[in-house]
Amino acid sequence: MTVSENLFERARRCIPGGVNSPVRAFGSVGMTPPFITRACGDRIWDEDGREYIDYIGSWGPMILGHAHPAVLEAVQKAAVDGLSFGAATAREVEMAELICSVVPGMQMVRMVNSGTEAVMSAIRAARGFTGRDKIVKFAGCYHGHTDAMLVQAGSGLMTQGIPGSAGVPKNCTLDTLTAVYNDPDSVRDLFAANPGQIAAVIVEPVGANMGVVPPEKGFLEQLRALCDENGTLLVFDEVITGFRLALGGAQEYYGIQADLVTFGKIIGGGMPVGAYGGRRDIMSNVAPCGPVYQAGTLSGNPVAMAAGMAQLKLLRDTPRFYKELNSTGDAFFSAMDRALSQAGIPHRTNHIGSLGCVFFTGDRVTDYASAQKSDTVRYSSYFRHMLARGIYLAPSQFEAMFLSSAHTPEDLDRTVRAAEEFAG
Ligand code: KE4
Repeated sequence: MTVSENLFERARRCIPGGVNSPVRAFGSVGMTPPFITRACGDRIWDEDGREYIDYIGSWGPMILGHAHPAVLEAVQKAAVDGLSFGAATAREVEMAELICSVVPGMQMVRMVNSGTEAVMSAIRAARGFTGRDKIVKFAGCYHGHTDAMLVQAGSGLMTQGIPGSAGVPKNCTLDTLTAVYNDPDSVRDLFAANPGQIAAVIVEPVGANMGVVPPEKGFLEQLRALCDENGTLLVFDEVITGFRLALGGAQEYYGIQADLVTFGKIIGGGMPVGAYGGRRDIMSNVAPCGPVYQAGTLSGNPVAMAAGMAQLKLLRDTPRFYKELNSTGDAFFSAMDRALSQAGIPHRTNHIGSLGCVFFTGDRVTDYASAQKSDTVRYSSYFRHMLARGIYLAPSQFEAMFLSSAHTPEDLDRTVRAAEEFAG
């Protein structure tokens, strides 16, 4: 028995599924997950001494690679002054000013502790500001596990949302309507069926939780227009795309201004941080200056702020950071596509910059339904093939690959060659 197998056996006795987040259990690829001991740069090591090139990067945060010296130093310096005060600190002001200075339209921002909390709070702020209850989301988009967002995909089309999880009372999803990603008409129909009732449309500006599904030309622009026509707020869930596609996230990358934006992952530098913010007139309704209540013991935690700020400052101050990372992504995902084409395996490679994935389907993947056509059995064997060669991919077809500035040309080439072997 390997050390990871032994740990997994122990873990399952006292943690649901042996993990603190379901995807880590490697359920859809049917194997024991390696228990990771440490990480540095683009590498991670497991308890049995195996080394991997890491394309998960903690599901997005590690855009500079693991254990970046500047981030570690900032954490160590902050920690010696105490871990948490439950009081206002200068670091929170600096973090808010930093985010507001680089994210388009960000007039006010509130720190929370996860992406889920950011989305839950943004939805409440949108409902409080508009006085409306209904929310539109998109099948295949994931916005964390707050009750209102856990609706059965496709359940809300023209009807009320049906809970997508046990334990979610049906009245928590009654007001959550589901549209089709990249299909503005499905949104238009929901507005027509619910006139004056929709508080917000929430969207991943690049879908990254059904695999990676970029917005088709004009999709985001039409969402903006539909929201404007109906007095509805547009919420960009940038937990993944924020500080990933550009310093100003998807708003900068696509030139679309949302009313509220949610963040997570990269802004914490690897520590538990989320945030939501946007228009001052909306955020000024949030307690204590307004009637929308939201709070958090560890929100704006000084050590987490130090980690997040160290990472964001490097992203802001490194010349050509995004130009280089995004062109590395373009070259890498094109090479992966060519590698898998060699043996004529039906596949589609979707990517935007450093965020991408391979679907095992011959058709274009533009929404949840087309993503679902992917051959998940073939994905599992691809995953196991790559893992055996020291390449650590997402253990599910419906996740993403995340490149970092720490991924070396040699490691990227080695990954492409491993994909060629699979193709061969
Ligand atoms: P967290 O609560 O996990 O910090 O963020 C929730 C969330 C919100 N919005 C988007 C667009 C997200 O992708 C996420 C979380 N992403 C997943 C990866 N697909 C986290 C991995 C996990 O659940 O363990």
